[in-house]
Amino acid sequence: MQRLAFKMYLKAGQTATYRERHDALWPELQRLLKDAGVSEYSIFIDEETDTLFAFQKVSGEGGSQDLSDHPIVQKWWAFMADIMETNADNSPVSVPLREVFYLP
Ligand code: RM4
Repeated sequence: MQRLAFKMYLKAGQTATYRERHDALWPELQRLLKDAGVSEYSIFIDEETDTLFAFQKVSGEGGSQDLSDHPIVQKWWAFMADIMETNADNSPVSVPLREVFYLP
């Protein structure tokens, strides 16, 4: 089991919308993430900088950001693109973070 963390960037003033959309996360996307081995997926917001901090446990080959070929993920990323900093393909800009401490 791997622990992955990464940051993403929200456009200013979009915290409430971001939260609302994740409160209603599509069941098919939830299922896809679970089936890919992603669990304990949390996303925190630093409201001073609109930086999102994501953490997840991963038991498969890769984490949520490695599912870019999947049509459900592409559809979700297109849906989220209006409120996030994105790459040209609508994927959110995701910067991997290195773990420097862990207390099991
Ligand atoms: C985030 C972002 C991530 C996705 C989660 C569910 O806003 O789009 O890529 O894994 O939602």
